[in-house]
Amino acid sequence: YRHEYADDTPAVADSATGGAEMETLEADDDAVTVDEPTGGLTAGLDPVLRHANGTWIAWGDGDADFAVADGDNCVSVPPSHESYTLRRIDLSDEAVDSYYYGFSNQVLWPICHGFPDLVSDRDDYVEWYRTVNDRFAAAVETHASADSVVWLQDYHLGLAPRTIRDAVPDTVTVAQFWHIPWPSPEVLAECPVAEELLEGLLGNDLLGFHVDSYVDTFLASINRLLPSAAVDPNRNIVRYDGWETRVVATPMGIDAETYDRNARTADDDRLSSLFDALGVSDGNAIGLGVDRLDYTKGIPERLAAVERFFERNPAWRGEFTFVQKATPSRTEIPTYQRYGDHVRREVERINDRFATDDWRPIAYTESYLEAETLSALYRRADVMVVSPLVDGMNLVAQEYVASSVDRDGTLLLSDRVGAHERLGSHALSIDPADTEGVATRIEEAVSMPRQERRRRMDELRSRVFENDIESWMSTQFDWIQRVRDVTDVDANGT
Ligand code: ADQ
Repeated sequence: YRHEYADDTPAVADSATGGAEMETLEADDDAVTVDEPTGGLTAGLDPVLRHANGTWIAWGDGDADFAVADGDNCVSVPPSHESYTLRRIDLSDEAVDSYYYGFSNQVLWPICHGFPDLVSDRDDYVEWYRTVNDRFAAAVETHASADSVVWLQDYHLGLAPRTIRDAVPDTVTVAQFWHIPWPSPEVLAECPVAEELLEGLLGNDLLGFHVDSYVDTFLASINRLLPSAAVDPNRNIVRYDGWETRVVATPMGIDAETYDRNARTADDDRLSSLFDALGVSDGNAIGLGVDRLDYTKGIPERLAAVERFFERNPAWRGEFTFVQKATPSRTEIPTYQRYGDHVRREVERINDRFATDDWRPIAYTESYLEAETLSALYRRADVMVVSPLVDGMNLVAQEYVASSVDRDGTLLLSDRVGAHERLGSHALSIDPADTEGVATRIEEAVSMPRQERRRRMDELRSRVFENDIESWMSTQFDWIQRVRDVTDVDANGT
């Protein structure tokens, strides 16, 4: 959707959420256009913020973000009937470099995903992380009133909850959702500020993870690294510094209806043009991978399994094409640059090995795909391979299921992703590092009887539709209400 709206006086904030990224704003003379990405957290938060007349606090780095802003970097959205405030935090290049690319993505990201060897730290990273967390906390303090709910998103804001807690009245509810895994205490101990991070997060009234195992490792980390905190293992409550934090597992869903609708309404030309551009023959069976280019996503391991599949099944050469859609990500970080180069070299090597005059085993693209094209591609894919080595949840697996309106495709799903808990028993479960095993699963998928494909997909679809983004949002707010009720009772001494 693209909206136009004029710069206007900011609405009064009575609740606040923090988010690291939001839609792109573009200045257009006096008016401003805003592109809203379909699906995902933004689509889920937008109606909540409209309803609450809240404030969305996020950093931005586009000129337009600040061209629209008044002195306080605030703008009212949405354009048609302004109902909430977007408050932008302006970060310098140095801040983005050290806070976002540095501490968030070269220290916390590898540690939380269990890759401590990939940590690349510098003294100023954590300093900037503290500074930016403080700036978010200060913005929250400005906008929050006594009965506000503050909802923080993700690992970029690990210290802000404590600062907010100390600055706002006890009646303000502070909640956070952590979108990535929580590591074992042993791996967390490699974080230079592990204890400070735990103290930061215990400023929340509510802390959400995708699945129970992350809740368990979080509580184990408290026991091990912050022994002065008291953990109630029966209710998953941590008491620290006079405050109680409830820790819950609430697996995130997607906007399933939108993927379903896009898959049904995308016109055929979209897919034909994409296949033409990629040199994919329309008659081929299609395998598919869709990921950010990130070392957690297991892309080389997946390509190795595809290679093994062709080795073992010469009859499928010329008949099956594996489409890999990879989105470059965090490209300023050398580890990511090397990873991207490695993936591209592997694609080239495997293609050189098996290609014929009119067929290549792997069609690789890094181009941007519009939402309808992505859904059409999901719908067309006979075999979807989701094989991260570790992933907090994984939305791509759910997007594939929601787009599979013909109920005809098969999902191969890594047993190391959060989504496996809900979808693993009806997908073909894989160990992403087991090349032979994944190749065998691809064989099973391409020869699976239609009836079984349907049976599995029907079950997967009902799980994805029942547990969509709306249901996740209402679970979040039910929990927020529960911890709020407890705080009210305590405050009244009853
Ligand atoms: P990510 O690591 O980014 O998210 P994922 O959950 O798969 O991983 O979400 C990626 C999103 O990007 C999907 O919605 C996908 O469709 C989209 N995407 C990929 N390529 C795209 C392209 N070219 N154009 C447009 N969109 C594209 C983190 C955690 C996950 C967790 C989510 C949500 O790492 O584990 O599931 O947050 O909590």
